Amino acid sequence: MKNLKIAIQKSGRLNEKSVQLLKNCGLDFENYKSSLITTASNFNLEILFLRDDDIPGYVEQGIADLGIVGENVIDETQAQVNYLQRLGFGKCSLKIAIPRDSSIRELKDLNGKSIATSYPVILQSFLDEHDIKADIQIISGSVEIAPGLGLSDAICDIVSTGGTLKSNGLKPFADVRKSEAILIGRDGLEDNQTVAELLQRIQSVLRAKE
Ligand code: PRT
Ligand code: ZN
Repeated sequence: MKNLKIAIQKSGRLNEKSVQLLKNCGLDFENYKSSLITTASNFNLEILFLRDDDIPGYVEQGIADLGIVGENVIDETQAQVNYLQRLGFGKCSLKIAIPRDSSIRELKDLNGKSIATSYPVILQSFLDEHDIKADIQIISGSVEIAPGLGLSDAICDIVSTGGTLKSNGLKPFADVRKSEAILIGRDGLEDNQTVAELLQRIQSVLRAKE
């Protein structure tokens, strides 16, 4: 039988916990940082190490059967994938933040303002929902420095402790969405016994943590 493939983040905030979860499920595999694919020795599974942004697309196209990725990334890529299980790690919020001394007081004050973000799709749908017309500046990282440099009036970025906002003179202004790591699957896995077995093991690991 063909090995099942799961895509996890190669390096970054979700890598270690994704690897740990699979190991806690009893899977034995080498976690070489340099290899992009590894095979479990005691389970019908190959593990692909990818940039998190690519994971929803790989699963949507069926190149990987399963993936572990933040909900924020699934929403931003708009990939058509199935949510199989919330995983309880990688928790964060996507928020709009403004400079501490900003004159922006309520959502409608964002009209005509510019907002820097790496999440243009999610931000645009939030603005549409609230009938706000703002100018989205897409940048790929270090979003928090944009207002200080005069690039934007506000930002929309991931916040966990709030420390990065604070040290860049920003304060949270509006919650756009919450996010955590999710196990996703491609279409057509309903009768797959290996997926059912893995999901059962993941659920018992999560239950043991409660
Ligand atoms: O290289 P690759 O593309 O795979 O990784 P990446 O750099 O795009 O993502 P990475 O590793 O930073 O984050 C992976 C996922 O972790 C995100 O998609 C979120 O779902 C989740 N996550 C949880 C976070 C955070 N917490 C987080 N704090 N992602 C990013 N941050 C960043 C945020 O962008 C900001 O710059 O941390 C900073 C804020 O942190 P605090 O604690 O100062 O508020
Ligand atoms: Zn990324």
